[in-house]
Amino acid sequence: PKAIYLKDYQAPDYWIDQTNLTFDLYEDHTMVTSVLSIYRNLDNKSGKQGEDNLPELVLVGDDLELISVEIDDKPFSDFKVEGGFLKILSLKESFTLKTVCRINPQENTSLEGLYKSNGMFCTQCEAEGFRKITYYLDRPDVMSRFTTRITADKTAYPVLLSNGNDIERGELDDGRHYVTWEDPFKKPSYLFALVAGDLQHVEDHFTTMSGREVTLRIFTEAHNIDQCDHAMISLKKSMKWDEEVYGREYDLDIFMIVAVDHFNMGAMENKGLNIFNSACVLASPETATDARFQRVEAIVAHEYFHNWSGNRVTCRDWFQLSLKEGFTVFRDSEFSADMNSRGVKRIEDVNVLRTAQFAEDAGPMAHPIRPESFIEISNFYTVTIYEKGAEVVRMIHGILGAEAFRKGSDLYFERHDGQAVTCEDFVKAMEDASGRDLTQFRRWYSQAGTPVLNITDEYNEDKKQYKLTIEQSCPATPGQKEKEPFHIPVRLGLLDAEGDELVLNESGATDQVLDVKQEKEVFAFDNIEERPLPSILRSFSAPVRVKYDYSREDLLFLMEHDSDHFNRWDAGQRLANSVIDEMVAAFEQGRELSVDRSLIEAFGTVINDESLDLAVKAEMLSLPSEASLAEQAVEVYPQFIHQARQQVKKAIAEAHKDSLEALWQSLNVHKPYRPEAEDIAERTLKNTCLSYLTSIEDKAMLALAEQQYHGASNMTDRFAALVSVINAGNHDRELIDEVLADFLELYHQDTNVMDQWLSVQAASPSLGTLEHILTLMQHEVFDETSPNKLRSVLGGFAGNMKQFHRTDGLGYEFLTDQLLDLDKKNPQIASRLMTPLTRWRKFEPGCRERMRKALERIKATPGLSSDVYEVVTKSL
Ligand code: B3K
Ligand code: ZN
Repeated sequence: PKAIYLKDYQAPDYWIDQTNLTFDLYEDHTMVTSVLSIYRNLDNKSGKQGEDNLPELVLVGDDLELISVEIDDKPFSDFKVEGGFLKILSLKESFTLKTVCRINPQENTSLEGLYKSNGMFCTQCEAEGFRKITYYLDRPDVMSRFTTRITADKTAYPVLLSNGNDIERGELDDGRHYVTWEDPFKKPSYLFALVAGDLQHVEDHFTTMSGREVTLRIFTEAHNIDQCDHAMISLKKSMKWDEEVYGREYDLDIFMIVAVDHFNMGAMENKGLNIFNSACVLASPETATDARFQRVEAIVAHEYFHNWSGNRVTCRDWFQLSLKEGFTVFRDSEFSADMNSRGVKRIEDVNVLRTAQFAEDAGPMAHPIRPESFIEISNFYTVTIYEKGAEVVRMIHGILGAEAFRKGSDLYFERHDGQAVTCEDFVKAMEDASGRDLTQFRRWYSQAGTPVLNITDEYNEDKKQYKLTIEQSCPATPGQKEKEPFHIPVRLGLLDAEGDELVLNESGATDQVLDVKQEKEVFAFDNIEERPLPSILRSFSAPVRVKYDYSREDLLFLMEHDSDHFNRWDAGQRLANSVIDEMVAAFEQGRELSVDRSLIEAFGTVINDESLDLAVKAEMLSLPSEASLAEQAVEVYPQFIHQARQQVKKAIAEAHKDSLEALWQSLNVHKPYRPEAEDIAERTLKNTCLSYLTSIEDKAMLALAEQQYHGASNMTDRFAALVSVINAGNHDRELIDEVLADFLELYHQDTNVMDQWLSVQAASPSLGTLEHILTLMQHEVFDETSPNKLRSVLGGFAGNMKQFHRTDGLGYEFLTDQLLDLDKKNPQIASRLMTPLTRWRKFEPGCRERMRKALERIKATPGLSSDVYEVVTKSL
């Protein structure tokens, strides 16, 4: 496998004006007939003129059996098929190319291209899956109008779907039928979709801002039809929000979503026909937790928003992926903030960024949000492209202000409608509309790594002046040793000894954004009567690490007084982090260390603070996850991190048992389930209390969990109780088995609920032993062809600090065996499951060496996919 480079980008030699496809679907094969109107890209003329010098047409295809080729309706044989390319010479400036290919969707285990899931046909073409369907210019800058005719057996596949509007349908011989779809909008091949199956649908309507009526349909297998309501409500909210906030109107007469069980990612924004992992669309109070309800809402919105940010305006090449993904994640995140609790959403987003993205930025796969090269594009659907990309757009929003940002997005959509463009075009539109200079800001697109702000301060009593010195640096990342300084917006507040906000400037503001641009900058504040405490990077105004020497007293003070909810929460996280870190260091030296009382008391204050918003309270009571503790550690000691965190949790629970129990009681009321922010906050807080209480080895507390489990009227409460019983550990193994069996009995028919049943076991420090993982993989609810099942069991296990990192290295060996086996069937999933191993350099020497060995074994395996090859070679 070879790398390709952004600097080598060249426009294609030919364009495709019209793409007419016919799919004849059969049980043992599919025939794909493609008729393409091709014409030469005259901008690409290399100087030589005349018909003789026409460039070769090179179409790409993967695993296709080419049956016939015609040009302008005549059989044609002057072509070569070489290494996945169909090459045609001696052409004209424009012509019609017809190819017929035979493919085998029923044997396609990669879940890219056309494949089968539970007996239905479906597609996934982004990024480069269309080449598994037919020979094509499978690159996003080639935009074409598509019509799609599908023929299939009418009984087995009564529903035949593709992009656009259906323009014709009818009966054929032998019990077959056909439907023809026409998509009036030009699109790249990665947005093509086809679905055929025995599906039911729910239907609704939306009237757009200009008064057009759009039909909305969500398709599922019959047994899931009662789980579509929430997605439909979410879709309508998204359509409305995009009109109100961005002025974007939907453009076809119909919008369809299809739920499929076998899907590599969350969902896909195919024009007018979004295809979803069923776990990201189905939800009912009985089967889905609050987290799932919110994920469904967010992903439905995300895919819908792509209709403008991605489809109408698309990417020129895959190096520009963040153009659509970063922007669309920013859009869906703001949507979720508007629909639910803005504060909670920000904390959730930052948690993901800090644990997963910071870790990626610090590891061997680090890349800028606009990468310069890649071997396999599938490896670049990353938290960096998506979440850091969204943070970069968020910073532009912050620097320009909401109004100018909206002018910028209007200009971007207007200027580039129907085009395939670059990140540069986006930034340029923002600059042109606002008059702001984003020259230095552009470095966020080209430089990888997480910038670090080293901040010191001094107070001059005589001058009544407070000075803040900010030094920025950015660690080296692969291929980028030296970095230029970034433009970093740092939102700041200053607190006086009473915890009140100080006025920072003439305009009377208590909150100011410092535009940090140099390597070292000093900001001075006058008329400051006493030494203040800084609240730095409020609402996480930039994706950076802040190093400021807060004492534990400072953090306690911020936890209590900061008016910025995010920083108030963050102070608690910092405090917990420093306490746990100190314990880990002690364990490592063979010492025991008891939990710092100040942390225990601070959490007590939060538990008992009746003025706190419930959602904020729940967030503030959540200890940093093991993964985030690992990310922040200099060297990772997985066993000690697990042990220290457990000890802290238990100490807090024991100290505040009565208050926690009272709080749990007060919230344990039955009311009809609503997935609304206030109700979610109540349930989250209640279940946080339960989780603390069951960390005490006390039968009475386990009884509360058992009571909640059996009495629950929704999945959120039932599942939380199940998790609490399991995480209480082995002191009541009988109860664990009983509850797991009951849960299995109740929900074994719902594959998405079974994913959770599997993952909670795989991720459990006490249950998720290697032996148990093997049992789960033999269980009848497991399915080795389902990415969701693999993620639940193998992903759950790889996140299990205690069991995965066992000291004999068998956890790593097991994952290695699994992913090598999987690589032959589904390289994308195999490559993703390797992520935990790629972090090997950060671990303590024993783990490090064992993880390295596992990677060496992968690397030495012949016949690796380009996906796994790229990750393993870059990691070692
Ligand atoms: N664009 C798709 C992701 C496609 C994954 C390709 N391997 C989902 C999304 O971001 O909306
Ligand atoms: Zn997306």
